[in-house]
Amino acid sequence: LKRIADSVRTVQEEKVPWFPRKIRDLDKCQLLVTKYDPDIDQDHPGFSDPEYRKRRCFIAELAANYKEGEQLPRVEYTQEEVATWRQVYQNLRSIYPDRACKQFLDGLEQLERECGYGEDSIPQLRDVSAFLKEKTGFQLRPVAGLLSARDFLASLAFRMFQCTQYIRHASAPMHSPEPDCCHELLGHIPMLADKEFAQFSQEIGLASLGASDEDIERLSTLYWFTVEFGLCKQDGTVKAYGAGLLSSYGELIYALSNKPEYKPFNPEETAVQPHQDQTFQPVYFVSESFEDAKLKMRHYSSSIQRPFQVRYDPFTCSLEVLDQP
Ligand code: HBI
Ligand code: FE
Repeated sequence: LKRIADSVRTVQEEKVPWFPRKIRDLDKCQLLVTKYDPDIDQDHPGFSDPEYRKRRCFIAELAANYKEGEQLPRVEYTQEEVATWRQVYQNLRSIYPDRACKQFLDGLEQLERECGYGEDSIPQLRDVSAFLKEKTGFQLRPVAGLLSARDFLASLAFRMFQCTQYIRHASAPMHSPEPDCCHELLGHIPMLADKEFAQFSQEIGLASLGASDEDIERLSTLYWFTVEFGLCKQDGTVKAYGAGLLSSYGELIYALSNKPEYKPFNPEETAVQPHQDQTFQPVYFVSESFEDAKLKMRHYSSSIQRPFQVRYDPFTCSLEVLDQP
């Protein structure tokens, strides 16, 4: 009987996809998705610009060679790159006060005061990571492009944000088909300086560890409609907290106009909402508050079936994995 029980257990264990248990394991969470790569995608604005593609290769190498615990690489940005940043910064900065949520504005103001944020230079990941570590314990590591959802979400479980370091092509400063440093530094980083949002992000990450492909797909969709394109009510009006909105001039204005459809954030429904990344979203989900979004997400995550439980140990930055009795 024992042998049968053991073999049943082994079969079950084999079904659980590998996941990182300590922060150094994130060196193995680097599976890139080449969907919007400028070397492959003919519609990428940099596809026919060999200089741009060479630059991208150089910055991709920095990320590929990076190992956990090393100093984050610095990039000396060219005048053209800084000019692109300036244009994005000026445009977005002027519309944030009416459209971004309180937590975002608060984070951005702190970054401007304490971390050199401004239109004149592209902030360095090393400085931003040190800033975030003090605020919420989040840290950054460089990544070469769009990561698989599983690897991207897994890093959040360790309060690690995988961050691109290149900038979009100069010919299309208002839009990028893939994440770039404008999206990360302007969209994501101010929110990650908020304690409650940092907790929310880590909890999505923890829920993803060892989850089935179907559950990863649903968590990834939830991430999309919250962390990337989320709206929330604040003082009776709707504000943006999603990084995809806060790094896109056109979509931020559109999302808060009367054109798109709004639905109340409800994880069971949100998790299966179809979405696409080529145009503006036809539908956005609105949370009552961050507190509400966090509680609903927690309830949803606890319904995901896994044959084990995970607990994050902040002293060792590693996971305790407990077998379900
Ligand atoms: N990869 N580098 C990077 N940045 C992201 O923001 C990102 C990603 N991979 C997947 C992803 N975001 C989400 O859309 C979800 O699939 C998790
Ligand atoms: Fe993003």
